[in-house]
Amino acid sequence: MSAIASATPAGQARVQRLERIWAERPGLVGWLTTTDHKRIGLLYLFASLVFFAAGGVEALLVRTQLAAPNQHVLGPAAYDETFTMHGITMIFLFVIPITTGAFGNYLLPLMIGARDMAFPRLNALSFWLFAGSGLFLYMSMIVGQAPSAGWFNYVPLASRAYSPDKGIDFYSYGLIFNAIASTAASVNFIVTIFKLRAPGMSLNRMPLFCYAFLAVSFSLLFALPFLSVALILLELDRQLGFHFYDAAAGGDPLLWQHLFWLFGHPEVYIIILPAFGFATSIIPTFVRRRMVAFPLVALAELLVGFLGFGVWAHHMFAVGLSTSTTTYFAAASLIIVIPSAIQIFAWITTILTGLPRFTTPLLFIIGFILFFLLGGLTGIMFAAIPFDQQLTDTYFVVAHFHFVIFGAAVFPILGGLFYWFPKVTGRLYHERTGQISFWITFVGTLLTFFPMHILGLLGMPRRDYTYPSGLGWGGFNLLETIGAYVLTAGLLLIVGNLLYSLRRGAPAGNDPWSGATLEWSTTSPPPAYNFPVIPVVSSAYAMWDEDDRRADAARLNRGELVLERGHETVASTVQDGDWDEVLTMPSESPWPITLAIAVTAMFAMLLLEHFVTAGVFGGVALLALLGWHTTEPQES
Ligand code: HEM
Ligand SMILES: [Cu+2]
Repeated sequence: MSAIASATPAGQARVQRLERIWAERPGLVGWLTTTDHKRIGLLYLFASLVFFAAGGVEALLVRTQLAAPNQHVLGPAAYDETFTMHGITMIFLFVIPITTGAFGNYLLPLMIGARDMAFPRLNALSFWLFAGSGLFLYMSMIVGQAPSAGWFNYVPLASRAYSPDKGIDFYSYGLIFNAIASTAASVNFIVTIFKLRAPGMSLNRMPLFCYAFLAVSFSLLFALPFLSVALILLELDRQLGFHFYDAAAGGDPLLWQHLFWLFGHPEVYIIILPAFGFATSIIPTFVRRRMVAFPLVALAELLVGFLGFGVWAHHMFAVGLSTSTTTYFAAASLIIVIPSAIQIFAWITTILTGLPRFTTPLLFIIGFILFFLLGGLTGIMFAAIPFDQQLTDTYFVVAHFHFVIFGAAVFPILGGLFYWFPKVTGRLYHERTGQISFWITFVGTLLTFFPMHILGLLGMPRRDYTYPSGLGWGGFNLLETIGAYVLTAGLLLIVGNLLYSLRRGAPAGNDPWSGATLEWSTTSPPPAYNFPVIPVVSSAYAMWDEDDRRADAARLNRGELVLERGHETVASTVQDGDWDEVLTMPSESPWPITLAIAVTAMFAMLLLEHFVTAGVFGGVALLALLGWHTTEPQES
């Protein structure tokens, strides 16, 4: 039972005071100026789903073009733009913002018993900058100059000589811009996880979901600078005639590849790590037991993020690096098998030794484990240097990374949408339809991506806009395209189910699944202040410690740790999670969105080569920062 439901009149009065203190402005202005992590999470959710739809339409266009030999749905130039925008969209505008921005923002403070993120206004700024970078990147399509050098944008193709229009500049500025948003978000997560955990939540009692997000945040923080530097050097080459990547003038195109993959490989773990966090949240709930090997799984999550920084050149086995170099990178890549296998064995053992209820979220997690295994096994094959040299740039690669990226990263996202839907909306989705949609997306995924392995072995190159008949590729390609439409049907059924349930679903109550973590202790949807009383925790499965939750309710009535005197939350010590101090949290503010608009205008002007106007908007951004600073409540 929730603390509010069992509150005495004194407790009720405290709850009402919290309601008044934490109320935000209603309507549109409220959404534009919000600093509530839940509303920011929802903004991220809607925005990233819109981009998922755009990236999905691009994927369908690509697949329709390839359905048969010699098709003309897309010409060669449009094809290049479409797969490039598909890759950029899915990675930078869908998976990262939906995992960290939407799920992370909404759930992390709830799971650790906090009332908001550590820096609520920075959080709002992250969202508006992300939205600005997405619009900016899509402007390229509207003006007909989309980037077309693929998502990893190799030079010399991306140099001014071979890509003279503005497509590559949209890419460079858009991603520098996007990186600012993600950097701010990751700093926010790290501080929130280290400092805002509920009293009693020492590091070893922190839910595994939080370990996954800690690993993601550190990876983002250290990986993004490589990308930003690579992009700044590229723009210096393109705009001002520098020669960083220009072999003819003593530069080196391989510098781009090193910098890009120093970012790009950690990036693939950034994409997959949240999936590990979702799996370790969903499995214990639906098999009714704690995770097997908790400390090992926590370490494995951190280790995956760390090892991801030492393997980048496995993307460069075919460029002529020395044998000792490639051998090192092959060996280092194989080491990743260890933390991955620890997790796979832990998930499977937990499921096998528990009492599984095969509801929709658990089905998606089981699909995830299967696809992760398949994508992982082909990954191991690629670590064998001669195998990679033979198959790089074929459809075998496209098969490999879609099993990881779609099967293993997106399936848990879909499972997570179902799992936390009752918490966010207060209603239950339709279970039977959910299970049917799982099977359709599962079959669709296999049908779309499995035959790509065979096509790769048959020699079909990736990124070619068409292929001649008579090579025996037509049948598999047709099968894949049918698969892509089946997959789309499954995704649409999920959307339909959730939209319908939003209005018609049965009331969910606080905790429909008997979940293990603290988000289930509060009402659905949670109130603006999250918890009427800051919980005190004694294990990583806080909701299963019923005495603790009863003690919370009693403390509400006594007025302990209610913090009803202001916009406040508790800060705790980094390691042991002991009570440290009470923090005053900022509330809604117009500055983040103002600053984001100024920064967006600045990047637009940089693109148009109006450098002076760009400088002016940069000045406006500084003024907005100044305004932000002077209206910030000061420490007393
Ligand atoms: C919705 C189902 C999806 C379908 C049907 C699909 C289909 C495709 C196809 C056919 C290509 C290869 C284009 C070519 O080489 O000619 C491709 C490339 C790619 N896809 Fe997907 N995809 C899907 C989802 C995703 C997701 C969810 C992600 C990432 C999170 C993703 C990331 C990429 C990337 C990075 C590329 C490489 C682009 C490049 O070569 O620069 N895709 N996709
Ligand atoms: Cu890699």
